[in-house]
Amino acid sequence: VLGIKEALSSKIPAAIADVKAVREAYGDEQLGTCTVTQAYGGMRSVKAMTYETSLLDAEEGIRFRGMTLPECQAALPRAPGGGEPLPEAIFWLLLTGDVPNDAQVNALREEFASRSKLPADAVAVIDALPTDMHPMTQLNAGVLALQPQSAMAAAYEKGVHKSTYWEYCLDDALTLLAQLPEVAARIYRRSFHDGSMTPSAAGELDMGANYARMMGFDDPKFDELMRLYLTIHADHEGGNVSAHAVRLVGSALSDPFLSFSGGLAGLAGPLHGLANQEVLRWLMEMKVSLGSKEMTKESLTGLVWDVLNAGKVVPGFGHAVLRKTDPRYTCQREFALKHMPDDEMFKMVSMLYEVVPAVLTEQGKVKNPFPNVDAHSGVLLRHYGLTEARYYTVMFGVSRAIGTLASLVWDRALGLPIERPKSVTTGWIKAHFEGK
Ligand code: NMX
Ligand code: MLT
Repeated sequence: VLGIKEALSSKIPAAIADVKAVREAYGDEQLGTCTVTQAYGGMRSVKAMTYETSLLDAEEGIRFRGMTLPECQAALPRAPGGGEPLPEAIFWLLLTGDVPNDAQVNALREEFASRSKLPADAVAVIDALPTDMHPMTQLNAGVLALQPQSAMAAAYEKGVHKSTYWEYCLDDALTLLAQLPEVAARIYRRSFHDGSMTPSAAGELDMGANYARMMGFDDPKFDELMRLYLTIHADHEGGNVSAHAVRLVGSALSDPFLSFSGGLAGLAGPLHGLANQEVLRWLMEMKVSLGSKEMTKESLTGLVWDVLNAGKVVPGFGHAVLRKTDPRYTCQREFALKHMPDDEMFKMVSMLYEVVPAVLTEQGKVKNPFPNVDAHSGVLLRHYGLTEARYYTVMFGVSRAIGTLASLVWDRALGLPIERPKSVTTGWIKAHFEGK
């Protein structure tokens, strides 16, 4: 069976030729223009990047290599008896553009297993961190502690030819993906339990089930949830904060460990990945303030207005690019309807789905009043006993590694240069447009 490196390697020459042809044919065409508003406004809608692994449509949501999430769920290899894609299959798809077969996914699982042992120094760094340090900070420290293994940094120091950078980048991506679940599980066990941990069964179990087991969960339904979770958070085209940070840092030829660390720092922000933690905190607060009162649309509407009137954002709602309900929310809702329709917190999430868009629309500021991926993930995890909301963004990070590292390998394969957009001052804008 063709391994993942060979499967990728066979695609690179044609992709390089494709990009060259596109640049020759259309290099001087306008992809879009940037207004002063866009320059001040987070560059929203400015088409100024290429990113091969996934593409977002504002109405329809994300596609991985052209496939919607339901199409991925239907077509990709699953665990025996399972209904969700295996995380290894998502990585294969994002990296190579092809749907893998079972043999390829098994071979990749073996490849990860062979790289999965954490270096003792990295374990020592993680074990030295204060257990009350935010889990995302611990994860980032853990990723940096893995960095001395970087094949890419070593190869650059040796002076290898630039056409081979992608091979070292892939090498590092595989190592990082192989070790990240154990780093993340270790953080969970240290921060919220006694630090003891079920040893990794990488190779025997898929990434989702193994991560679940190391965290201390042993329930086939939770394994399925993990596979769904690792699938839907993996990639969201190139401009989101975490993916763009990985691309940006990597463009300086910083190795994949350093690049992914940059992405994690962005994911830890409350407007991005930390929103999943904020959603659960908010749901719990609402539960407390409702007390023994019946939960109704009217009572929830009042609590949503309280958030807005306090000058805060409603976590889990809105999106910079999407303009409809996030299909990642819908996938999770379907999972909940199938496996936990009577869960009390799921009922609250469902009622918020009916209430929040109307309130946000009435307030009249947001461009998208609908829920995003983070509005739902916490209640699913909580249902199976993973109640520590401060940990949730770490799981998002483990998943986001799958997409951003696949993309980073392509950045090096296509020889993308260092990113360096031009900035101007407000004074420059005034001088430039005065009298025009
Ligand atoms: N609650 C209250 N106000 C909001 C919300 C919300 N959920 N979403 C947007 N707004 C406000 C926004 O702060 C801005 O206000 P102002 O003009 O005073 O600065 C105004 O509405 C217009 O913002 P938009 O253009 O609609 O949204 P933008 O692209 O700037 O931001 C988010 C996108 C996702 C940052 C924003 O919707 C938000 O803060 N949502 C809540 C946090 C969240 O769920 N983040 C997770 C996103 C998904 N992820 O995982 O990364
Ligand atoms: C993501 O998954 O990265 C978020 O939905 C944010 C985004 O796409 O901007």
